[in-house]
Amino acid sequence: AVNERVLNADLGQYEGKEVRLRGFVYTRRDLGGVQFLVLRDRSGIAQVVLSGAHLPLPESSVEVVGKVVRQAKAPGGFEVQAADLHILSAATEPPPVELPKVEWNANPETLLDYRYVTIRGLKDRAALKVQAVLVNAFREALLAQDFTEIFTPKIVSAGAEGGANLFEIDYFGRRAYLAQSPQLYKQIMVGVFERVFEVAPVYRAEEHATSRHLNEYLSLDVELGFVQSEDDVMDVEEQVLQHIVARLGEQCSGELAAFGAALPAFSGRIPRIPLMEARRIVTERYGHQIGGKDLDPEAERLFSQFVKDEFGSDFVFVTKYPRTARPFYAYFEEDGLTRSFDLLFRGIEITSGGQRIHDLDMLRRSLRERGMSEEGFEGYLEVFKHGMPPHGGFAIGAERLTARILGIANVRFARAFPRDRHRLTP
Ligand code: AMO
Repeated sequence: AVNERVLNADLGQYEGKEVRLRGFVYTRRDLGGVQFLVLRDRSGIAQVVLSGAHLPLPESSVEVVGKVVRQAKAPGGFEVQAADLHILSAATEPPPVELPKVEWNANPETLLDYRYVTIRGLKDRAALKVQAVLVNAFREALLAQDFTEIFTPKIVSAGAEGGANLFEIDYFGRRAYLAQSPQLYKQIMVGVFERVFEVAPVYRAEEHATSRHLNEYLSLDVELGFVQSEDDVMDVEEQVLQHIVARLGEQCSGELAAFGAALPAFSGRIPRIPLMEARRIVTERYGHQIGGKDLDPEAERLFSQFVKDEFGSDFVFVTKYPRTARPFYAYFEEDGLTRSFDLLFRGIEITSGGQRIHDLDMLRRSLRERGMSEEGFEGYLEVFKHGMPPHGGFAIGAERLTARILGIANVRFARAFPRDRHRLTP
């Protein structure tokens, strides 16, 4: 009897037995009388040996039936000696690039141009798998703490994060925008469920091309009510991150190994250090002069290094940003600082968050003092007449987190089909 639907990764369990495998032709070699085929399925790759077969083009999908034998030179230490090759769907032309050859070192633009097939490569697939596991762990951690998943509109009437990088769209003759973040809606939903989260794409019309900016990215958003300060919010994020890292350790060891990536180090509680202190350290220790109110990318890198050296942590919360460096909804004190934070991870910002303003007068004052109009925010402002509790939340950029975990230099390779300034296809 043939063992049906065996995965490549499980071959060893079937030594000496007949199995049926299905997958894609990853590589092929014809040595005259004997043919070698490396078959790729969702679990990995396996070597198949045939004789007198006519091998189809790479990426054809096939089914083979054969016997599992030990073979030290084969990936995984076993191969299938197949009597039968059944072509399920023959590729009609060769792939535009040779997957096993290019995926580790080709020109990134070429890889993205042909992404519809290069994405099948083991490396790109590993990155997307890590992201899928990470997102699932994000959900698990929050569901376990009584959070409810929400689904907010991506077509909106006003920008939540400032007007600068909004994509404008024509909504039946009215002006609308693609959502920059679910910020205002996730706050409103606190009045419904108290604790909410969302996993959804958001849109930023960033004109600059950097290795950390996408025009469409996956935002992992959290918001919770009845907080005392931003510390409660950081506590939740810390627990979520620990769960994510634990799950990656359990479920993604092969993917992590493919990138030579080590799981993030925590070493106790993630340090929480005020922005002013971080700026002072970067200037005094490293002689780096920071422009602007925030940390620039070089300062983020240096400060992360400092925290790693001093505290052994790959993460650091930078806290107490000035009002001028935060959006209008950030809860502020009379000293001009907000109850907000960024989370840096291995040198780059992966999260912004904080406590929000829950008092309508304070919210109106915040808009006014920034010269912002209430237009487009009417529905949002209304909810603050209806007992909104003190609340706060955060958002993680999924591609940045994935990229930093795996050491991927450009966030575009942590997204299946990235959108950047020049790229709208595939
Ligand atoms: P912010 O605008 O800082 O905050 O975004 C949160 C996180 O999203 C990621 N991110 C991006 N990733 C890829 N490409 C981009 N263009 C991009 N822009 C941002 C980063 C960043 O830390 N509403 C707040 C969150 C909150 O307070 O809850 C917000 O959107 O990882």
